[in-house]
Amino acid sequence: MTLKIGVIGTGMIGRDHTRRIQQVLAGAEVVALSDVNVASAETVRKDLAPNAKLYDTGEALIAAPEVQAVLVTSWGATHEPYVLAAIAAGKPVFCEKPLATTAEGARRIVDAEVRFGKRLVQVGFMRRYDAGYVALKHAVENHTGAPILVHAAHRNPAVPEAYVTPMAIHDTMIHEIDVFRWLLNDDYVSARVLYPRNAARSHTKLRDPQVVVLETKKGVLIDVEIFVNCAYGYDIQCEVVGEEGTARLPEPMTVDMRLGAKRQSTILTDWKDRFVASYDVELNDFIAAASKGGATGPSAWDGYAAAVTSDACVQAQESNGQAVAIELPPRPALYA
Ligand code: NAI
Ligand code: ISE
Repeated sequence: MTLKIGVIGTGMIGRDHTRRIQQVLAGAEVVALSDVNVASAETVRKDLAPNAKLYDTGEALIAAPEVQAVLVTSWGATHEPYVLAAIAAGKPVFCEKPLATTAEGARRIVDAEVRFGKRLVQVGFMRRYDAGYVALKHAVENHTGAPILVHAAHRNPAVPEAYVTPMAIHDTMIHEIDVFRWLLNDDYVSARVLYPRNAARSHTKLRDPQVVVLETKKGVLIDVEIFVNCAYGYDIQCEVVGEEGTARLPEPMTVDMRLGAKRQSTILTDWKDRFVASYDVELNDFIAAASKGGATGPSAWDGYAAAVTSDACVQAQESNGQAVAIELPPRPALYA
């Protein structure tokens, strides 16, 4: 069976996911597209999905009888209504991060899915599908003993002028927030944010870099450096310190060169290249589960937990280094 997918939002990642479905992965095809920027949807149809039908609104696409599953890749603030509409229609939905821009919005999605009685939502936290993180989780669970500390960094070479301080959490660190809950099989209890002096390449509306310290229920302390004007490359670092030893996220594969009395290797500069394979695997997982009418992988509950934690981190950004508590209500049985 070929799963018939509708894509809402045909910008950068919507276009890339359409390419994946049409040209890389088996078992699905894009049959419908919608974007408020009609020209963008038309271009994606012309370039990648010539048989797809264009819809004026995301709601019309979700309701279309030929659409069996939905990809929500529009701007973050539009995700919640589309995901709710997909649940109401009983259609599996892959939603890019963030699931919703507020914890309340994410909770409404959790409640709707619980009422529906079956998982339909997968959130685009693709790091859980990255071979390096999967290997790190295996090492942490089998070799290094119970985790005590995590040291991590998320560095981008540069960001646009419109990128401001809270985005370091909502847009950037949200990936660490999700992946460490999964890696440690744990939840957060508090967040603190510390700032050094501002980097010269930053601007007045962006504190950069910043260090977020998360504490977990099991007592693990996680420090995450977010530095989005680091200039030298796109660099994701993670080291877990356990009772018996340490484990480090593997570097992306690169050729080690010896040239002119120097050892050299390339550092990636674009985040799209760093996780290219994991985007393929996450969508493959979505296609497999959605073909059976359900969903797997990062859940609406994970999206909600990430939203609650993000809100606490943003509050901590304004709290002069003081800890902000993170509390999650009991997890519904659907997500056990
Ligand atoms: P983009 O700005 O390139 O594309 C978004 C598209 O959504 C635009 O074409 C826009 O016209 C369209 N749009 C906006 N409102 C809409 C609405 N109400 N209905 C239909 N279409 C609408 O943005 P980009 O970079 O593709 O990001 C989209 C989402 O994907 C964001 O939530 C972002 O955080 C997430 N993302 C996730 C990444 C990951 O690593 N998992 C990487 C990059 C983005
Ligand atoms: C971007 O929005 C993403 O989602 C990427 O995955 C992330 O690593 C990058 O730093 C963000 O800006």
